[in-house]
Amino acid sequence: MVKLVLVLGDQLSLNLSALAAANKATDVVIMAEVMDEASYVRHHPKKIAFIFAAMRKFAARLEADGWSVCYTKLDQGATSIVGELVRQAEASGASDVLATEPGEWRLIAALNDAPLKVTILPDDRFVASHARFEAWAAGRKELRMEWFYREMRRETGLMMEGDKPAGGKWNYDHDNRKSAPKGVTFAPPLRFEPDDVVTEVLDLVEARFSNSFGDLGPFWFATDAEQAQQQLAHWIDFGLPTFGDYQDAMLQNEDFLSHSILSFYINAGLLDPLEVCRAVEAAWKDGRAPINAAEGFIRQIIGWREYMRGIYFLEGPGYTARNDLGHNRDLPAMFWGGRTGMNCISCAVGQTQREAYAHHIQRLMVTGNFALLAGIDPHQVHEWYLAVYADAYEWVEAPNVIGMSQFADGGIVGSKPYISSGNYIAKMSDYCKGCDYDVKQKTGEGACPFNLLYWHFLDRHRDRFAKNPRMAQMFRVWDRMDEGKRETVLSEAEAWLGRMDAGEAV
Ligand code: FAD
Ligand code: DLZ
Ligand code: SF4
Repeated sequence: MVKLVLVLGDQLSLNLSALAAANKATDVVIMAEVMDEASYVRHHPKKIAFIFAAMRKFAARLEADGWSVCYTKLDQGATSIVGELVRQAEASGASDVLATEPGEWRLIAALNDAPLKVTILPDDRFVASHARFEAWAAGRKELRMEWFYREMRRETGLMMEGDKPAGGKWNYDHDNRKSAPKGVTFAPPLRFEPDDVVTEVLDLVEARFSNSFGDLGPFWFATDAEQAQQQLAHWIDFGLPTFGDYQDAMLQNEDFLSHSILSFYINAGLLDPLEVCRAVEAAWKDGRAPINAAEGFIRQIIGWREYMRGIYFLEGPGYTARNDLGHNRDLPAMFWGGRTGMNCISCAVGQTQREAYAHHIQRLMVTGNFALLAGIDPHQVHEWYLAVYADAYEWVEAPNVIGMSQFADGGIVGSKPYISSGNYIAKMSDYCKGCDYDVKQKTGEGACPFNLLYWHFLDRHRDRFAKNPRMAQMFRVWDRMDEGKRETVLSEAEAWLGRMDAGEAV
């Protein structure tokens, strides 16, 4: 009996569980560009172009390997994945579907409700299965990434010497917090010239999605496994050696610094996360990268990435609706490129608009920090991140945004909110030099909004956080402040937020 084998746009891996379970001689692979997936949030045009181009090339690769593939292009008018499966089932007489578990609850529910016999297999392109993560989480009061990470190090053997971490320390995070000194140079990621497949997709995306936020061109992403491998090798040579040092740095004329720009490729399935980690470990063993760089990178993949996925599936479909701090302000126009005098926001959003990319600290400590301090509705924040980044799928985006960045899950991912005044941004970046505001100014005309909003946040969430041992010191500083000054800070913060809400270019 012929089976249909579903391969989604972020499942472009030859070792996919659905492919492994299928019969190449008789079964038919179904891949489809569908409007529902392309529009459930208003994805950045570069993200759509990347996924469609990579899907088309992967389909060709499967065919070259001997698979029968039914590929539907967007112009053929397909609306949904399930609709397409039903149509293909009717055409071929098949009634059974093999699928690898999608990375979003929304799509899992759709497959489970489909009028077909769908077998959903585990997505085993991760180190920890759902059962493994659940076993780790069971009975713990706090789900801290660091403890999970150590178990993943032991299980993978990455950077281990017997049962001990290489170099004697599990975590070199302390050595990963340098700002970028003057004169340091960075090698940008490899840029790939659009070939015929990519050019055809770019024309389609230009015609259908050009009203969405984000620049389609210049388009330079890798779109197949070979190109993604080239970017990995290039980054190991030129980026990894300084990755650890400048992981948290931000510069207004450097979009990428030492970051790997591999998340698009890993999340879509073009690169295997463990193979990437093994290549990094090998570079460290050969003396081509220092320990803080290699450990720092491997921690991001087998620590944070695996942990975030574990949280998403542990917490269930309601996670993206969490709003534990009761924030309800609308996302301001500056997130969509509207004019703002805040240079840090303008740089992070501008780069996002150009590249569908911002690195971790820009996402966490600039846009995320601002949204949290300003009390923006976390669901709107979540939808923004899901739309604008080319690496964003709900399983990884939601725990980063709802959990780590907005504390909307009430502290499952973080033990305290990631908030800071303008000082942190001034220390880690050169943004403040080109800003309309003055980071040193705490109140009055031109005071940095982060400085006002930081105290405003603490004041309005005193009941929630004053007893948190990691925040008590900040409340003491606030309480020791002259009462008149506190009132000024709060009323200036209110007035500034009022102007933002009224649509002024603050
Ligand atoms: P590098 O800095 O080179 O890091 C190496 C790799 O580690 C990344 O490629 C990625 O695979 C992994 N990684 C690092 N941090 C994380 C993390 N916190 N969670 C999961 N993986 C991580 N990452 C996504 O892949 N998709 C998202 O939608 C996403 N949304 C985010 C939203 C917010 C608010 C924050 C704070 C972080 C988010 N991240 C997300 C994590 C991180 O910002 C990106 O993985 C990283 O910026 C990708 O760029 P890179 O490949 O150059 O990463
Ligand atoms: C993100 C995305 C987009 C834009 N388009 C498609 C598509 O047309 N067809 C497809 O199979 N997948 C697409 N994807 C990826 C899916 O949205 C992704 O598989 C789910 O969100 C689960 O992670
Ligand atoms: Fe951002 Fe404040 Fe610095 Fe301006 S002064 S760039 S708003 S931190």
